[in-house]
Amino acid sequence: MLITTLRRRGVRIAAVGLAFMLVAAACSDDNDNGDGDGDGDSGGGGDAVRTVEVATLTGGLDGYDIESVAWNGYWYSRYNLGSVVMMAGMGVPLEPPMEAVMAMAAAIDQGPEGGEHVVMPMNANLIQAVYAGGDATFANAFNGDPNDFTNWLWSPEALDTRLLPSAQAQTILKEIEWAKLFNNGGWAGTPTDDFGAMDRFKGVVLFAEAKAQARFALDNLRNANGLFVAEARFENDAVVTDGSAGSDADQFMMLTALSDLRLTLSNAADFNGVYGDSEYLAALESEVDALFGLLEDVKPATILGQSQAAQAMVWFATATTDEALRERALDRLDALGDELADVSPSGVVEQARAIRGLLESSRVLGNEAHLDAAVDLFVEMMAAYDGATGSFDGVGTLDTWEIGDIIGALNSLRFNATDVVRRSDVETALTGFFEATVNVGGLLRSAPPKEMEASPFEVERLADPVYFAYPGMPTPDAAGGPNGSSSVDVAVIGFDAAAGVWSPADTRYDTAGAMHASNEMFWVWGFQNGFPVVPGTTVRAGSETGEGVIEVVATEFAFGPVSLDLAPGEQVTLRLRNEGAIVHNLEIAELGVFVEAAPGQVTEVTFTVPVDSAASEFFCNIPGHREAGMEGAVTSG
Ligand SMILES: [Cu+2]
Repeated sequence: MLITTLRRRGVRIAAVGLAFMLVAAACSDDNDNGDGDGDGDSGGGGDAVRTVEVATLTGGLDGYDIESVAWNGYWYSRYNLGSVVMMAGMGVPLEPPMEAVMAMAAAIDQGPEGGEHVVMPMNANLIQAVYAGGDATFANAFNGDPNDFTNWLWSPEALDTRLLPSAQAQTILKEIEWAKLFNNGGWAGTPTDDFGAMDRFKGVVLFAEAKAQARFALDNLRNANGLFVAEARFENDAVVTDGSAGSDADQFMMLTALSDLRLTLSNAADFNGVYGDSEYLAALESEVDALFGLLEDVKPATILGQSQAAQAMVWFATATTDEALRERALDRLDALGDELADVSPSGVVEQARAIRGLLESSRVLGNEAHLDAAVDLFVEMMAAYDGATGSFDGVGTLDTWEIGDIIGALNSLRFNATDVVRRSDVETALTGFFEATVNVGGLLRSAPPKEMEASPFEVERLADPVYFAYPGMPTPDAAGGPNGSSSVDVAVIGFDAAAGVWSPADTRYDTAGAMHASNEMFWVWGFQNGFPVVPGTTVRAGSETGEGVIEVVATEFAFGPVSLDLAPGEQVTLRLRNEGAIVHNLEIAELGVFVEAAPGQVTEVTFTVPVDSAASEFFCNIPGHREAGMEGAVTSG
């Protein structure tokens, strides 16, 4: 089953490699390989594609590739989230009135005439504030009914019941990102389709939780100055805190999460129309704008804070309707990019954080100096990377948050810098690091057996067989504790340099880290991404334009034009302009040509059409997109 999937997908990865080799060949001959001085010679960007030789993981699964990572990230993100916010009892309970729940279910069901229907779980544990962490082993022996969530409850006495803004923010963000997917008509269907009702319902529940958690944080987790507190507890129906403010990073994470919530509420007509709430939105808008005002002049002292601030500026600038505030946020973003371009990171984790922030500035503002600084840091990071073991020089342990940082930086390079650094090098690093730490190294504690997760999604059915559990990963019943263990990340893994292997070092659960890692993992997968497009800005084009440029615009779910004329022997630059809301790509399989663009992004590939070209068609290869209409014809002169 696995082999079939990977073989099928091997075609695409080979195409990616070929396409980018062609870009490199068509560009200048730069081979800067690690001196970290940056090129500085190309005003336009894309003149040089840097290469960084990255070794492949030893002992990894045959054929494990970037698409395997994307699917793993998708499922692992899903397991972590659902376990924590619906099943585990990991927070202050949220108990919506039963009539409200029934109304939510009715709104997304197809009705009595057929199709899939919502099956209400028993004993769900929804939460309005998430605890800091705990022990992910189950409190109860399995009673035979997976739909009874008492089976998935964690032992209450083993929970770390502190309320932390980082955990709250990352959980809200995670819930919204999944809620958006679960009511994306192209993915989980609409109320007129005969599939997807159960997952559309999960989306509605996740969104309700995100709203409740945001409200809880705004009302209960702030001090007299309006800043989020370092920590609090919920005791005897009241929030207890000493009122001291959390870190700068904490504040900016909350701004990110609240901005994503605001954005989603603002797009009431999207997502099957189920996430609109004008009353909630009206209150939230002024609070988010005010929070920006409080944070605008904060200059974070740590790279983590600067990176989170840069990301928050982008999310806020995308969400706010006040153009003056948006301008100020973009000014702050540019200044943060300057600061990050100047930092001296103390190791791979700080390098990764700086890269993630710098790429937001270069992506949104087109700042080439910030892009160069990010790629220089990537080159430095790779100099310490041992691809054979997926580890870095001198790194003894990594916690889930840090793993999320590294995955996030590599993934952002993949989406936002592959005109200046070779995509296949970035993807080799991301693939090896992910496989080594998350799968082989045991970051994910368990994965449900396939039988428990029959796929309702149209697109997953098309991708059949679905790849989502690494071979040998334990099932929950075999993952520790007398009753088994949840499918979530452990807090820390450690690297044994002598043996060359990673293994769990702290099997407790850390909410903020796991949710952060889950967010970054989810964004590896092309259908959803963490790179919002700020209104009024032009996302930096992938590379310089020139003669022989053919531009194709991608939207949901169509290309324009639908016919490409490629004359044999001609050199062509194929530019994909994504004007849609989700990632799209364009593949010409016969020519090994592939180009992909995030929403709002323009990327391009240059190649020479073979004289004996047999190309007849092009398409978007993201599962479901071609079937939905994203295909066209290739003609030859
Ligand atoms: Cu597409």
